[in-house]
Amino acid sequence: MSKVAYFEVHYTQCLNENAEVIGVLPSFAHDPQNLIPLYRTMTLTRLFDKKAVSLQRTGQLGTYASSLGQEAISVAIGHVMSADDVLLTTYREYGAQLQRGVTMTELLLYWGGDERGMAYQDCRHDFPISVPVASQVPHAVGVAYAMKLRREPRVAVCVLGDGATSKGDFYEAMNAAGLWRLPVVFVINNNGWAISVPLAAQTRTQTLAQKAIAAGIPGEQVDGNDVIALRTRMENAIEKARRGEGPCLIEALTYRLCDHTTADDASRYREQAEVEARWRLDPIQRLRTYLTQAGAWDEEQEQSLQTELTQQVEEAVQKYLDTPPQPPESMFDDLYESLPSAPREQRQTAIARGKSHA
Ligand SMILES: Cc1ncc(C[n+]2csc(CCOP(=O)(O)OP(=O)(O)O)c2C)c(N)n1
Repeated sequence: MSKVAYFEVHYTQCLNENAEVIGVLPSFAHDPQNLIPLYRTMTLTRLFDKKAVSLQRTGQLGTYASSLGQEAISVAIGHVMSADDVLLTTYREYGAQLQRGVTMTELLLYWGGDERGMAYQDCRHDFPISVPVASQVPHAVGVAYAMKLRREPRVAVCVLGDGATSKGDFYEAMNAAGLWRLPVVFVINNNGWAISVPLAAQTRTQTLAQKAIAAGIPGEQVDGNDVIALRTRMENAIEKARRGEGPCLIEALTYRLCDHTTADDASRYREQAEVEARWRLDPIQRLRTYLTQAGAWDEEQEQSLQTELTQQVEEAVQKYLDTPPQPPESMFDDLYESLPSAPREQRQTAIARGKSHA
């Protein structure tokens, strides 16, 4: 028997868990000042996230999906995408959305069940958060196909979870993207768990990155808690796609430090020791340690950043709380261009019930 094909999956890490440089830093990271914007967005994402969880706990927000511990992935994505690119993501990538101009108020409206939370005023071509698992993956392929047909130098970036890679939508989309060499970058936020299902009960494959290879797409792994590594590999993938060199799959290895959503209790299926051990890999603390050791950050800067960003979060929350609710029929009117007959009666019922509760 002879070998007819060989494949490799590369792994990138720039800062190890002790914030020490591994190998050569990419050029943008030579000046630590260039890393401060990444640190700011990661910190804002975490402050926003903490506030959103407390709003839910006090009955002021619906079910919410936290991004605690996974901020580096979305922040790196947000920092390298161009305004004209299109983000199609699941529900944990607030860092990318905030960086692209989705407001915190819009995100809160979304989780508060308000349709206006999906009509982003400042990046209208990005897709709303996708809660159905993996449905955004074929959508991203459709978007990238349109970009290619129109010969636009734009890229679709699709973010999905590890569990989403078990779905048929994922495999079908990867196959089409590879076949047509579409300008799309897939990012797997591999946080180890699909609610209570650990990755080992999800697949027998050694890496998720290698799932790209069968589609003729390069697949690679990155330390998902190392924002420098993520930024450099994302930039490489996006630039390649923009040059017409086809799609790429990046598997970012991270960990969910929180419950799956505020409707979950992860202590029922996960050992506390596992979670505690993972806190040592916290992406925000890692970058802060690096910046501090490089002389680019100190306690005073940290305090003033926390004060500034906390105020931004509080203002966004107030705006959300001050937004008058939509009429109940908005859930029909925002979904349909023209209402099919079946939900017409439901719409009327919703209006009548709304009046009786007014
Ligand atoms: C099509 C579909 N099936 C089931 C669900 C219920 N569900 C919500 S999140 C989730 C797990 C997703 O896990 P993963 O893709 O790893 O993303 P994570 O939440 O861990 O970021 C499931 C099964 C859903 N939202 N959509």
